Amino acid sequence: MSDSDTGRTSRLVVAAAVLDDLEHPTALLCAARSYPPEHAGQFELPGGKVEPAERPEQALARELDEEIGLSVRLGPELVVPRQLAVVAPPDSGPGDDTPAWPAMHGFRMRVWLAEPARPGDRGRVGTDHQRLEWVRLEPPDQLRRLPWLEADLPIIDALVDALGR
Ligand code: 9L3
Ligand code: MG
Repeated sequence: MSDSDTGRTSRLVVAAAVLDDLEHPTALLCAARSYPPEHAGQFELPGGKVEPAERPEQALARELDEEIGLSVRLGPELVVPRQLAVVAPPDSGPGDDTPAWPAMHGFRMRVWLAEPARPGDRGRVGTDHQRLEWVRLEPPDQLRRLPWLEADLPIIDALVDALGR
């Protein structure tokens, strides 16, 4: 049974904006999904669902290792401004100033900046993706124009803002 079948609306998904170098970033790891068919070929920041017993950061490390064979060093969490987020978190109320999570199909998502733990490591394509592309951050419009999953587009906007581009 899927989460949507059970009516749960807030399963946490974690993703990483993997940069070539956290201190002097020039490129972002963009991953084209291989499934489901209606989203095949669309880009996402790699990641996935947090298992019940996991901490989000731990789940993210596991997902990146499983999906793209990359061991990463996590940087700060990326704050996605509420006005950029697709859907506010279900547990938020008026006056709540926690950042909004970009959400899609009942998932909410948290995103961390990251860099390969081994400098120069670029990851490999596994079964979850059709291909990986390291896309230059300049010009930012080039990054925005990729066919992103709807849920990831606000994250890309927040990333471009956060990196001051
Ligand atoms: N999702 C969206 N953007 C992302 C990631 C990693 C995931 N950057 C959505 C797609 C699925 C759900 O979250 O609906 C779970 O992701 P996965 O387990 O299929 O990777
Ligand atoms: Mg995934």
